[in-house]
Amino acid sequence: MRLIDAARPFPFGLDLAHAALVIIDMQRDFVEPGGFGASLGNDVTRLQAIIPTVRGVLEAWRAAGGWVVHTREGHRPDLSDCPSAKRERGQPMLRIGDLGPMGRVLVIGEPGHAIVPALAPVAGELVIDKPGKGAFYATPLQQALQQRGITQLVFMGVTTEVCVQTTMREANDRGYECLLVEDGTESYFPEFKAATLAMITAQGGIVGWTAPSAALIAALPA
Ligand code: C5J
Repeated sequence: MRLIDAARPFPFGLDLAHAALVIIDMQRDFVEPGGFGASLGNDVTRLQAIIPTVRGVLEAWRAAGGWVVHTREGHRPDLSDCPSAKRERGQPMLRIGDLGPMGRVLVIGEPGHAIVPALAPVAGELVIDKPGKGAFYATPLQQALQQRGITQLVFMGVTTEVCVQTTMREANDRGYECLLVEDGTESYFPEFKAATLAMITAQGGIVGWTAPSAALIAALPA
């Protein structure tokens, strides 16, 4: 057990053997121009900026022998797992399933659905394809974590207040100890990121902990 003193709202005891690093939706569709995030009118450069930090934590976690889970939001090519309420909402430039510069938007197997090359999964890491915002909904994630005896989840990825926060809340309700890396997550809306970090740690860590990436890396075995 290694203590992360800088964690909020109080120190977090990291048990690497029973922890998984969960990287949420670092896909081209969210962080590159021409994808789903941009089609909703968002500035994707904010999200691109965290890639080096996420990579730094990922490399340190791998070097320490930690296990990694990557998630990807997306839908089957026939969109049978995409509720019409999700596809039809709003007035995006491109809807889920439409053909854009990176293939069909948010469709499994298309170029835009891929995780950015700098953070690509390696052998032995789990990749969870999810049709919703939360990574536990309609996926085998819970079963995979239980099979490995995982009790702690360390989160990074995008976007903070949507898929990251939803997954943290799902995990919290399932009994996992959750920590969000403060500079390893980002939102298209800085005020939503700040509010999410505050919400997670308020009321004695009602959803979990947050910590800076440097403090997490310092707590990993060399
Ligand atoms: C969104 C996500 N924002 N990965 N997805 O639609 O947060």
